Amino acid sequence: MTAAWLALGGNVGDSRTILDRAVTLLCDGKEVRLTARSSDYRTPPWGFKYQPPFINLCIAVETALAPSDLLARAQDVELQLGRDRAHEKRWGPRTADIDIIAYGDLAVHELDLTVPHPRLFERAFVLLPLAEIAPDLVITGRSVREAAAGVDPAGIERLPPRQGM
Ligand code: A4P
Ligand code: MG
Repeated sequence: MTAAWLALGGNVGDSRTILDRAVTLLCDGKEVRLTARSSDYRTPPWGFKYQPPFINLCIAVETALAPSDLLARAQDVELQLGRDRAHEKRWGPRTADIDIIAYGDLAVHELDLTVPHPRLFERAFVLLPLAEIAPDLVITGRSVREAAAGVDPAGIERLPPRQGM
């Protein structure tokens, strides 16, 4: 089993419910075991600004899947949750987006997969939830805690757990 960290986000539909479902579908307790989950965060849209705020969160898992199989599984979950890649624009609205942030300390440079995630350090919506569950993690020589302390948290709101969750 290898430790991996994933970031989830969405801004179409009931995002908190959809992302909860994404975590459940992704983590079957066998090939992918959930070890930590951040709070949900409401975050201003990054990249393409004219869209609703996102809900973002990060999870830590232990997985028996190779990186490419973990990506395939994540994309399968995105599809099950109604993601329609054919009709979306880059950095635009989506029901559920699942990114692999880091996989052990492995570096992957394939056509369809780059790990660690190349835009990780630009994104407060990834770093703040990640720092909540993995402050001591070091990715490509950079501490998650320090990276999170260095990004602009403007407009990002950590949400309390929902009733009954
Ligand atoms: N891919 C390569 N490396 C990875 C990786 N480490 N994890 C490939 C996951 N996928 C990876 O994905 C495009 C392709 O990236 C995949 O087919 C996979 O083979 P995509 O999800 O359609 O990504 P994208 O939108 O083109 O670009 P990117 O940079 O991954 O953006 P996001 O994060 O998916 O952008 N604002 C806020 N506040 N919160 C958000 O969650 N999300 C987006 C969407 C824009 N703005 C946002 C948020
Ligand atoms: Mg993505």
